[in-house]
Amino acid sequence: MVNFKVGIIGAGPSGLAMLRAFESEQKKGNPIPEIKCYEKQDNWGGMWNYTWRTGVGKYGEPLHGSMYKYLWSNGPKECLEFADYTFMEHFGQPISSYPPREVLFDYIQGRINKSNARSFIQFNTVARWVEYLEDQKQFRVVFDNLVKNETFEEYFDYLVVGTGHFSTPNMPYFEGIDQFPGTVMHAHDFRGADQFVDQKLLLIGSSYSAEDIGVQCYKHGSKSVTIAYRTAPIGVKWPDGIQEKPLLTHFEGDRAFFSDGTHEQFDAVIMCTGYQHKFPFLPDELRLKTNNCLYPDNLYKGVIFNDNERLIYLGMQDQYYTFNMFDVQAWFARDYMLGRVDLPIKEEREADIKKWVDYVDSTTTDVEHVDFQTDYIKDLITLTDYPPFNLDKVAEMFKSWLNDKKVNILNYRDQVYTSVMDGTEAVPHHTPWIEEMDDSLERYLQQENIMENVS
Ligand code: FAD
Ligand code: NA7
Repeated sequence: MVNFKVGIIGAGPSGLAMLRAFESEQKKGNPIPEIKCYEKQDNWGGMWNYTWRTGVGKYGEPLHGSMYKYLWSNGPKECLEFADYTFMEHFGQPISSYPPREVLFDYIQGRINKSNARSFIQFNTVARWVEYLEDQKQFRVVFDNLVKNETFEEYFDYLVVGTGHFSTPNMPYFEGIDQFPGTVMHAHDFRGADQFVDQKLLLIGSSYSAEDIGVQCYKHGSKSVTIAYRTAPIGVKWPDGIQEKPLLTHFEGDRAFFSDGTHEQFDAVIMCTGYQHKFPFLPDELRLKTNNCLYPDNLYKGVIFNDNERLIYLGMQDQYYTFNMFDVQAWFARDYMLGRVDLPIKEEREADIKKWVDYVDSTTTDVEHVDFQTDYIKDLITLTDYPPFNLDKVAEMFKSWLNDKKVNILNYRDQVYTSVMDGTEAVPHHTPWIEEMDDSLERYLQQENIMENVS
């Protein structure tokens, strides 16, 4: 064992990537530091660990999960595939390109179950406060064991923050909303379309949540869906029953008034207005302060906090790439902690960060954004021994996905793609997505008869 200690906060895909990165090193026979991971929920998987709860968890903690019933992957699985653990390896035969949540959760678990990662994780334990002790160059972290209702502290030489950033709602105010008689909620608390059957829905926001919740509610029988945009409409070809409108100015009773002069009655309002990066356990000087963007400022290589190089953030970017990007970040972070990466002085790191921030600022279209994140990963992966994969092909898939959605928002999930990791061609799901009302693992794998492979 090398003589330092690493603390990881969060056992979602990012925290698990960090554990897996160290495990792969250990498997090569190389020494690794002492590692401890703390997760406030009772299981791993982060967002993919679905909960029916809203508001607070069993122990009164603000609830992390924003996922809902009937959530199917919103991008091709071939774009998020782990390079060291393919879907083929997990399921033993080809599956479709857009699996539901439970299937992706099973896949995430499959890789980590093969390791002893669980023994590094303390569940039901929340990070409460972090302090950096300059003289001993260590973090003092205060945790609460939620089950025992006990507080304790630990000391770490490096601290990895993998707590995600799609949990704390951004909840704007609109005049008159306080008198709206129907349901008003944020997407964070949306747990499925069932409760909105036969209702007239107003969704505020025009990004992934509005698009997907809108389409889900349409599919499951809402009377109508209106999406109100602030900057730009989603702009796909909507079916009858879904429409986009410019932002509302105010409510009067159950009626919303839009800036184009029209008004309409609604039964429910869902704020699809995004999330805040929130780190209540970090003091001001260690806290990443950013909006949801592709290159948060002050993170060298998108990972190392520039004001304290022993503090590492994973997965803090807005995401086209997810699981394999977290992996590349974790592999880089591991090599950095193991002393294999020469860290430039702060000013040079700042210049590198500025280069990427300027680059992302020069992009405007979705396609440019995909290219940006692809270039970011290309840069990072060269600094690691993460298995290389054809990132240009993945970028192409993302661009086809963007186009598929424009062509038909109701059937883009029926399209199939080919893995760049092992060449496996996906097969269409046995039922068109718009007709498939059951998102369970059992139902999904029914026809493929591959239940015996799941974890
Ligand atoms: P998270 O998954 O959010 O995990 C963070 C973990 O940290 C959680 O387990 C949490 O409990 C824990 N934690 C937080 N605070 C503390 C604390 N103080 N102490 C201890 N533990 C703590 N991505 C895709 O690739 N495809 C999709 O289809 C997709 N759909 C999505 C749909 C929704 C509604 C949302 C919100 C996100 C979606 N994403 C999707 C993106 C998703 O966020 C990532 O796939 C991934 O889950 C991010 O992993 P993470 O580990 O960085 O964060
Ligand atoms: P995003 O992608 O951060 O988008 C937030 C949206 O909310 C975006 O369209 C914003 O409009 C809109 N917004 C924010 N504040 C307001 C106000 N005050 N009024 C109107 N509209 C507003 O969050 P999502 O929840 O869609 O997606 C997050 C993740 O969840 C994503 O990775 C998915 O995989 C699931 P803007 O364009 O800034 O004008």
